[in-house]
Amino acid sequence: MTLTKKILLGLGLGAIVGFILNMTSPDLFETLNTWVFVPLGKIFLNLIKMLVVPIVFVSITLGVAGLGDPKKLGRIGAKTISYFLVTTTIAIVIGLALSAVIQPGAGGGFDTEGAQYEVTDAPPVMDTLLNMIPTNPVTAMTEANMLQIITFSVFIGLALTVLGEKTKGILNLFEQANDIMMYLVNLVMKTAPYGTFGLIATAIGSQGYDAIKAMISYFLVVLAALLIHSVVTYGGTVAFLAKRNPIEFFKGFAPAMTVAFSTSSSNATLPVSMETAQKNLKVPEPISSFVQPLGATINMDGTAIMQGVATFFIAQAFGYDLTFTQILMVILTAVLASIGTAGVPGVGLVMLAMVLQSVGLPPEGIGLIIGIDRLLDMTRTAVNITGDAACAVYVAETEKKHLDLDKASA
Ligand code: DAS
Repeated sequence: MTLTKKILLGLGLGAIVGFILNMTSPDLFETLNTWVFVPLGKIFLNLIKMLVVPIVFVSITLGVAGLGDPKKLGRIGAKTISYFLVTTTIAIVIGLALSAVIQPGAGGGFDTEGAQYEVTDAPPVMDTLLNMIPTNPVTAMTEANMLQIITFSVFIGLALTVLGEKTKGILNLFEQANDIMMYLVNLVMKTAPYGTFGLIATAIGSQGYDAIKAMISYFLVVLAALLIHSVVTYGGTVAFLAKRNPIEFFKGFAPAMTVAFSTSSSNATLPVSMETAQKNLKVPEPISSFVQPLGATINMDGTAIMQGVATFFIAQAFGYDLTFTQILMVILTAVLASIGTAGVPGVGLVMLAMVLQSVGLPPEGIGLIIGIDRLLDMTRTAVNITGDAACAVYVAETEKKHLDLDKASA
């Protein structure tokens, strides 16, 4: 049985066990959750999180050094950032359009009085961009500040490119470190079926059907928008921009999507998403190592979709009518907010508070959807990392002629 099938089996069993325990014996669920589900999930989650910082540092350094030409880094960087901004904008428009048509919050009957949410501010975008430059790279690593680690790695990779033979030994060191990292990812992934079982059993068992029932309209609209965006935007990217078979793309990337689904963290899934893109989707290492870590940090289409739907849902539940200008403001704020926050569980809600405040909507409205957010976080995180992989195959295709030229001239 392939690893993907084993992980899917773990997901399925975990969901069934969690759902049955939630419906029949919550006390037994609590006991099993404490002694079985949470430990299984935590061991797996901590093991892959342990690899994130070293993998990002080593792979981006190698990725940039592997590009071999600073001009190429500029070209790939421009293509990557433009793709991220365009697809995130498309994502939130899909979320807003679907909500305007279906009106998930118009049904009323929501306890808006009881709704409350402690707003924690996301960092202003300008601060985020300025803070990309680490004053202390070691601190950046101990704090797992992904944008600062990426910036420092790009500089090291550039230096290795320019210094060439002089630093060949260091380059070899990074290549050996990367081999170690890839071995460890494979080793840790053997625990994935057990870890995903635990994570899902905890998520479903503690959420249960009640949370879904109350928010079924909101839940289904978000899922529909995520599906439309994945099929149309990513399927279209793969078919028309990367000239590949979309079915093969989604099948090939499935192992990473299942890990993102069970961990709700793009950052934690990064080691697996890069390994899967390089092995199954044949994305050249230099491109995968640049696009995917950057994407895990600043590209969150699934989150943008949730924000589009949640904004309309909360406006409708509180009886607000969104003007066209406000809708444009929501799109701009959501795209910028996704740049400022890392790919960790629940970050979408922090960004949503920022989006709601930008158009004068009550952030307390988040209290209406927070109960079900954990389940939706799983699905939108899987979409977030799939967008990064779609970008990677698109950039790889457009760089092919340059890579072929390099080989020809080598
Ligand atoms: N969990 C976030 C991620 O890792 C997405 C979100 O919170 O919306 O991508």
